Amino acid sequence: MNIRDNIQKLRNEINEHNYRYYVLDDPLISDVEYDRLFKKLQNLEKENPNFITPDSPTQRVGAPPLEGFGNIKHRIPMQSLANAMDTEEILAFHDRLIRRLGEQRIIEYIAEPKLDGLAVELVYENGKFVNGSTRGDGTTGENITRNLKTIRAIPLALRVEAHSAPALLEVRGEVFIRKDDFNKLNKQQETNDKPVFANPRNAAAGSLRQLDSSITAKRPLSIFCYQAGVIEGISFETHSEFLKELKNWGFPVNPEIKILKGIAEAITFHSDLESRRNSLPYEIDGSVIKVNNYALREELGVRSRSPRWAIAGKFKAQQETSVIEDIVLSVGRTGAVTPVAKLMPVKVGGVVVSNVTLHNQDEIDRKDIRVGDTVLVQRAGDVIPQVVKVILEKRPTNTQPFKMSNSCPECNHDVFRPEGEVVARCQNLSCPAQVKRRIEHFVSKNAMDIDGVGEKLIDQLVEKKLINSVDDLFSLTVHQLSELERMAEKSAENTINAINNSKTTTFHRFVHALGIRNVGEHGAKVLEKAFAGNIEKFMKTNIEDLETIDEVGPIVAETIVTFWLDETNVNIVNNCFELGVVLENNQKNLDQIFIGKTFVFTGSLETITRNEGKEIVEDRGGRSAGSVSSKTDYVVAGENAGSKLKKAEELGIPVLTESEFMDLVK
Ligand code: I6G
Repeated sequence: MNIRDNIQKLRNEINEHNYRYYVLDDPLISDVEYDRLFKKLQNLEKENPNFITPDSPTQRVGAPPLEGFGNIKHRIPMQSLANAMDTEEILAFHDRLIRRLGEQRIIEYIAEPKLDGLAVELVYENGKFVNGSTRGDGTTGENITRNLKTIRAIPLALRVEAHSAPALLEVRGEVFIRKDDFNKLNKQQETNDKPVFANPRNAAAGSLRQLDSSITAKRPLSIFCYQAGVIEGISFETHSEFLKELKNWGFPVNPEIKILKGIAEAITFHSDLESRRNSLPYEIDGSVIKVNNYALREELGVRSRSPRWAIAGKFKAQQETSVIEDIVLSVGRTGAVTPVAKLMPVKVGGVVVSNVTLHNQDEIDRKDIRVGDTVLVQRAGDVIPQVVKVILEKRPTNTQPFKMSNSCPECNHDVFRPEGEVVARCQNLSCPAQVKRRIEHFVSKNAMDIDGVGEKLIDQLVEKKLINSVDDLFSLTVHQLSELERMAEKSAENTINAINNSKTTTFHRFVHALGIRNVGEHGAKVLEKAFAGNIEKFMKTNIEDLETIDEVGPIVAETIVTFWLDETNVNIVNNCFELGVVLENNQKNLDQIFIGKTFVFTGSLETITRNEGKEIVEDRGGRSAGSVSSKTDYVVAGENAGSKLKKAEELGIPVLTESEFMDLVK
């Protein structure tokens, strides 16, 4: 056998052992034997570097560090799942499906554990792994191909002959770290004087987002795959068939997955999983229950953020006890004064908790929370810690009810709580704490995304009165920064560069950054679309115009108008523009001919994909829905349109061919 064939034979052997180990969980050889084979391949490739190919198992060791990650747009958005907080809400999910389908029937579900990891998408062209990305904002994720390649459980090539592989295959899954791997990793970190990770999820996320993939290669990352994106060249009738093929192709699929007849079996699956939660080798925070049949999924359709045919059943949060050592007041960017309990640090569901918000005085009174109390703590949805209740039997003598002070802990100004409201607010708009929080929000990742301007720097800038409001950021100089503590000339220069680079931004980032109450990231995007990216028009808007926008209600409309009535806000924004902020128009400025119209695309289209159809409609002010109802204005039907076309005809909804639709657009 020649060297090239010998190398290929070794690769096949190693890939097959990977498959037995990661996918079948049934290894044939010991780790030592595996390492020996691997070393043999490495040596052969070293002696014959011209035979190295990117899909060789030796190419998983990482590559030179990157400056930053590029972006990858998902061909189909990576949605999230709606949550059911208890079994009643799982039943309600089923009832919604039955109502939508219009008849009582037993639905076949397929369920699995919901892993607490990071969702990724893997793309294969003609059977070869070509790229992989994070979920990101659902539309666009970060290109983490080099890091994903280091995960041995991810096949670099499908286990099929190249000619029978799908031309395009997108597979979605969750990258995670097993509990025992996590404990080993943290021990290693300790030994090497490196910071330990708070929980397996943080460790997995931190490892996947390394710019240096040789670090990722050393982290014990696992993956289970569970969903398809685009697949070309092969189709499936049910999710269980797809998962079976996924396993054959070489992807690890969770062995806990079960097909369930009817919602009662799904609920039993959920409850059983919850009782076994702590004995599973990885952390989970719930179960995922999905409709198994793809035609039925199609009929049910998707909402803007989540599919209608699936639900994440959440488990009850895990609880621990701790002692309240102090209650302090914290001031937010809108002046809200929030009491925060300082706890004796305690590990809840894998995360050390030492600060817990008590929300407001009413909440403290309702639960009668006092300094010195022993309390039950949980992480709500396993994320935000909260005090569930006081354990009164353990209350020491001489405790006093806690009363929030009437003056701001930061600036001593009056704190006022309007009648009927639960939130008390510091009345001083120049309160340094408010100013700091507003600036922290302005520079944050999803707002102006200014790297290098962190909490510590902002504290100094506000305390030294170098900035009072966000526009002042744009007139800072290298000289001013270099005079600050822990700020060398070079970092001062870098920070000013980062500030300058942030000036070219988009309408939605800038509007989100302003921190208008009730206008978050999504709201800013809605406004960007409604005002076609025109900020001057937005600054002069009125309640009536705002209320015509879908997703803008009377409260949001009023806060926006009130915001612009305040001259200080107008001046700050105008100053930003004078100091060089430019909002790039990423709107396509097309005639908004489809405002108020809802389209449904069905069947296979010839010149555009259904997603492109959706984009065409949305760019022109319309909506695209997944299912036909009385609210549908047009159905665009391609070849082999099925139940949706039938329903449109029953409801008397106009049906367009693809070319009629394209004529409308022209
Ligand atoms: O976020 C998710 C976790 C697990 C999912 C998901 C899942 O299935 C096991 N499935 C879908 C369809 C989506 N998100 C959108």
